[in-house]
Amino acid sequence: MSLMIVDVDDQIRHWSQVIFDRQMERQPQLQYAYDTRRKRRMMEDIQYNLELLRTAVQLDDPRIFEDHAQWIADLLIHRMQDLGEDAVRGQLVMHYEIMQEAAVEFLEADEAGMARKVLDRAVQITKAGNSAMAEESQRHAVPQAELKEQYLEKLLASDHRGAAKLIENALDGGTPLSDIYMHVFAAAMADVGWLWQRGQITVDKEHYCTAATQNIMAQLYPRIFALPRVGRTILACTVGNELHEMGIRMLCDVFEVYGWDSIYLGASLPPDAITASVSEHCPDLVALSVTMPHYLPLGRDVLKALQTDCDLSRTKVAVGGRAFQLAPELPQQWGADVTADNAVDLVRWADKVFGISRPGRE
Ligand code: B12
Repeated sequence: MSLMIVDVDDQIRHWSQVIFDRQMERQPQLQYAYDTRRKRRMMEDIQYNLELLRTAVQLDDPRIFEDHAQWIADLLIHRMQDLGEDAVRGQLVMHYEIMQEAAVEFLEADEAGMARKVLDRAVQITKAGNSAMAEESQRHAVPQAELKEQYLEKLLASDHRGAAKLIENALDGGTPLSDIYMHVFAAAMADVGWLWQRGQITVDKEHYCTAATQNIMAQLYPRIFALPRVGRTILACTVGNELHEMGIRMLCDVFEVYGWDSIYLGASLPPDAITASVSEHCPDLVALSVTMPHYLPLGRDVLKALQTDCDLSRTKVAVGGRAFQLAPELPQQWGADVTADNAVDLVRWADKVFGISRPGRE
């Protein structure tokens, strides 16, 4: 397993090396059990754990690391089945204990105290053996579940054309475009993530499903652009090196379905490019998206930059994305105008705030 987190700074790099060396010292059997590739991945995982710990401490919010501890245990148990669940849990527990020692050595007293608290919870969670069953139980409880399953099946069979045809037929048969986005594309992508996490599909399949869905979304634009317009504009992007831009792109497309014009900036924008674009376009609504929890502090900073550098007298700002599921009150604390769990909920909010009426539509 590799998490390939790209934002590793010198402090995290140094700290990771110390933790890695200590764990190898205390569990010398890992020297033999792990080949070079697994050792490299272990180092990357340590770096990712530290990023997440830093985020939880910075935001003073232990839930961020709790969720991560559960997720990484689940991921590693499925990726390292040759070692067995107990051994993987044992290695993680030792890892968190070593992180606790390092926290005392490397952090200021108040931060170290918080880090220890967070890591105590991680140890408990890892020992308790909770798994991410909640997400699994949601898998089949959605509208359009059958269509979503058929779509996923086509994608997993690498049948891009078949998947596209399925969507065309559903639309021709009257399935609303917003249902296709929310209950087919988004739900299928969540399942793809779940299958990857559980080691049931490889990363190439995950990438194929992503690319195919992006292509199929692009084929829908002629239908979407033909819909009536409401004269409002949304500008949207992700923050930092967050590569998960498909969710915010879906959000823009859903706004287009409801008649908004969208200025979709994608991923990897420096904060001043976002503020410059908002100043240039003066959109009615800005939407910032964060998926990976360690970009939450940057999300907060970008929001602050918008609030200080841009004239927002005619612009509302929304922040959202998967990372906020862990801490749903953050957007309000940061002074965002709104957050929402999904694109359609945000459209409903925007309809009210901007006084848009849609006779004959939900
Ligand atoms: C596709 C995908 C990728 C693609 C992204 C491609 C792209 N162009 O977007 C790639 C391959 C790049 C990728 C990389 C990684 N990924 Co990934 N990825 C996914 C996957 C399978 C689907 C994402 C998606 O599009 N979902 C569908 C959309 C519609 O959902 P959404 O983003 O949540 O958006 C909806 C809402 O959140 C909301 N929303 C979104 N933004 C906003 C903004 C506002 C203002 C509002 C109001 C609402 C809102 O509206 C959207 C529509 O309703 C998810 C699984 C999942 N459950 O989502 C994993 C997932 C997010 N990835 C994960 C991981 C771990 C990674 C990597 C670290 C893995 C790796 N080894 O490379 C890297 C990190 C890259 C990085 N630095 O950012 C994990 C995250 C786990 C965690 N603890 O947070 C997940 C959950 C997979 C899993 N189950 O383990 N990934």
